[in-house]
Amino acid sequence: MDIKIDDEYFGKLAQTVIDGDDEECVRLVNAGLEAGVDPLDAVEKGLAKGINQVGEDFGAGIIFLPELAMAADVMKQGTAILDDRIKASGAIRMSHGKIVIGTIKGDIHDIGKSVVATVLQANGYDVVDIGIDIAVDTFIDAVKEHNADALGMSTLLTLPLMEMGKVINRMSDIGMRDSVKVIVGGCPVTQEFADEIGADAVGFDAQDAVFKLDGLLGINRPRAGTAT
Ligand code: B1M
Repeated sequence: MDIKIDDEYFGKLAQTVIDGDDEECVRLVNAGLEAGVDPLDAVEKGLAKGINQVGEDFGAGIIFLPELAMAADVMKQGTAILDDRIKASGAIRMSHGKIVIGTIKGDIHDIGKSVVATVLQANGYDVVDIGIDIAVDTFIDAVKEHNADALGMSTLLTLPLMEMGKVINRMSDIGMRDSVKVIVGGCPVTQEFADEIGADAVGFDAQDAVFKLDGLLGINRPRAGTAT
């Protein structure tokens, strides 16, 4: 069946996440890829819209944890297929720098962090994704071990937010802060919070993370809508 990539397509993709319908999600993702959908658009205009709706319904007490977990599982199945395409789109590799990225201690959300990691990789960064629920010392050790140029920390939860500040303080204490840039992100992270804890930048979505990291590491690249 031919698929047209339009708002209706993205709406249907979002709906599969809301309905917890993994088979339809995988079918629509594959059909969209065949029809030439931009994989990042499929994530951000489709799947992410669905999971955001689910998040709002969860917050409002309309649905409960099992439905939330089911929707997240559908989202993960869809993003796993799209991740491969996003990575392949950055196949011509030149390294702009190395970044260690993870979700902070106390938080097990990994979808957004993984999308950011994939998009950074597709845009020429060496990305070391160290996972979720990462303790202060584990971040520090990974930065040392991989000799990273930057550290990225993600969270979707308000409660453990200050873990980010603890990592930055530890970096200062051991004399690492000046040589490693720090970018933070996730829905509760504001510019004010990033300034307060002494991060170098906040990324508001995956493309913004690329833009901000480019700025921090002095990478110039043509951008959509800018003269080259
Ligand atoms: Co949870 N959850 N969840 N959850 N969950 C939220 C975050 C919540 C807002 C839902 C709500 O109540 N409305 C709420 C947090 C409230 C708060 O603290 N303010 C919440 C809660 C409360 C919880 C639990 C505590 C529920 C419970 O157990 N009672 C629990 C957490 C346990 C823990 O971590 N210790 C929990 C669990 C889960 C699931 C496991 C069921 C599942 C996660 C599955 C997984 O990740 N494997 C889940 C989900 C799916 C969500 C929502 C619905 C969606 C998150 C998501 O994947 N979004 C979420 C509500 C929401 O955000 N709308 C919610 C899609 C993703 C592409 O976007 O992650 O925002 P996002 O990432 C974006 C940007 O934020 C940014 O770029 C990404 C790509 O565009 N970004 C960065 C993210 N990190 C970045 C880093 C950067 C730069 C940009 O630089 C380093």
